[in-house]
Amino acid sequence: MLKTRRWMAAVFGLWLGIQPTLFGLWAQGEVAFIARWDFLVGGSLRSLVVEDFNGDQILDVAVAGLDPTSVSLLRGLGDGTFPAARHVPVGDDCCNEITSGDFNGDRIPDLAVSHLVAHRVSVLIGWGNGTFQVGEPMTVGNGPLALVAGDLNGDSFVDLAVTNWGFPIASNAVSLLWGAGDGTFQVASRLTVGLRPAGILLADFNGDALPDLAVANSADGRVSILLGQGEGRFEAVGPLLVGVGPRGLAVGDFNDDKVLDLAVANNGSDTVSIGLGRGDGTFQAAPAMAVARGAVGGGGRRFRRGYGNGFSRGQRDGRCGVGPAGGRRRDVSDGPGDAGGL
Ligand SMILES: [Ca+2]
Ligand SMILES: [Ca+2]
Ligand SMILES: [Ca+2]
Ligand SMILES: [Ca+2]
Repeated sequence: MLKTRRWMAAVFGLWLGIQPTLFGLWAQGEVAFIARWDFLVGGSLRSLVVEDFNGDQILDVAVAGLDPTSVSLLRGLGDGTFPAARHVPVGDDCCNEITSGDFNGDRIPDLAVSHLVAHRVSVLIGWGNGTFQVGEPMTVGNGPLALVAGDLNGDSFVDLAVTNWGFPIASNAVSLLWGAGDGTFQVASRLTVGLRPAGILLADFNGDALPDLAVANSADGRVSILLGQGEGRFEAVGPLLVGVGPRGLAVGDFNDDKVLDLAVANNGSDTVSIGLGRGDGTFQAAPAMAVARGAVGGGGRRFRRGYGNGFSRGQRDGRCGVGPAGGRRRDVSDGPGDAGGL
């Protein structure tokens, strides 16, 4: 049962584009889902993260895309429900994707969001009560999209890596932003990857305790693997060939060999590709799995349409099955546009 949960957690998280916190708990047997509730939140939901933003030990949700100028916050009540969203104004062209991390070392989760058209990234420092201080946006590469947070250069401060999807001209780079430990960042170097990099994921694929990156290149059907060399340097190894329009990424040990594997949502072919890790940072491609049309779609479609078609069982050899999911619907209205937090 637990192995099945691991499978479902990884793919479900990938499918929804959700950071793994809640689904990780589920995978560990700490959370049991009995029924499905669909939340109608309006807007064009693009990306979300799950953290306890107001310190009440209950997971909340921060969403990019519900409001064109704000990050939206859904406060968890602990019973699986979320009251109306409240909004934190960030500025125009807000926001394409969102990630979380503790950027100033106060053990309170902070947020970073991308502004694709403005070529910028904004950081929101959490106060611990569900409100945030919004910093000056930083100009990064061409058309930033997905972000990931972690200590990429080994100085113990949380850094950011941002895919430059490219707007309006396609790009093939990932921008690295070194954290100073106080909530500020310095735009550092760029890494060359494939065309139109969209999704990005941070993990240690080769077990050397140095962070590695996987980048889904949406225009060339490949996932770039960049192995960390220490001090913020990365070296590319052979890319993983996947389906059409790879977008979302998830990591986990899907075949129970103690080596991390990759799952890749292919937006253009409605498939999920699995790369089985060899332990040296390279991956063996497993046959892609077809899923329902739109189930791995990018942007807002991931959440609104994805609930109807889920993965229902896992297999230990790197394959998985697909089945329908059932449940009931629950509406959540979009909240007032004031500047409050949770
Ligand atoms: Ca913090
Ligand atoms: Ca760092
Ligand atoms: Ca590594
Ligand atoms: Ca494995």
